[in-house]
Amino acid sequence: MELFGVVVMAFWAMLPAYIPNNAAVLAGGGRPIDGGRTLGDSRLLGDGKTWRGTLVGWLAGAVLAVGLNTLESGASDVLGVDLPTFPLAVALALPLGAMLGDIGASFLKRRSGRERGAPFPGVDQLDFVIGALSLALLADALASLSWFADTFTLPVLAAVLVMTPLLHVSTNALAYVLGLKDEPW
Ligand code: CTP
Ligand code: MG
Ligand code: K
Repeated sequence: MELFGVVVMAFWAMLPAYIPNNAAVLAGGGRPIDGGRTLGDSRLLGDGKTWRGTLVGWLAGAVLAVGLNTLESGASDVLGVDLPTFPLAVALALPLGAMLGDIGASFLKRRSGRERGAPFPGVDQLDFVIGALSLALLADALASLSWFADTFTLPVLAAVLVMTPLLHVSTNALAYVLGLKDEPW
């Protein structure tokens, strides 16, 4: 597959994992997942990880995946790339994994003395990718699909790892400029 196809595949397949964080930023607020609990001197997760943000983020990603399924054949024709559809298990796993990866990173941030909102370069940009890919791989294995290996070929995986940090940095900077996010990362 040529570079254009690889990049388009990577973007399409990861869209259900990209949207949750942004939806969570818009929906966030309300009860924190950790209920205010601490571990040692720091919060378990902090006020930046809420039930509402997590559930809305998960749902937004899953709904997007189902929506993309209806557009797949048209988009494949227009772009000249054989895009994948998202089996239900994958449509649920990608956004949930993205949210769990982000929550896991907050746990690590608090353990390493970083306050809510503090940057954690590298981790901030890839936590949700690792979470999404891991849970999608697990769902794929449990449901005996061959979706993961067919979609995330090595070149596509490489494109995801290069492209996601760039997209993450620019999207968050834009959200900050628009006043939607408290920090530009
Ligand atoms: N958010 C949420 N629930 C989540 C993830 C995010 O409610 N599971 C909302 C919160 O309002 C959060 C905002 O989205 O403040 C930005 O997300 P993020 O940058 O991940 O959180 P931070 O506030 O930076 O907190 P942390 O330092 O723990 O990452
Ligand atoms: Mg943050
Ligand atoms: K984060």
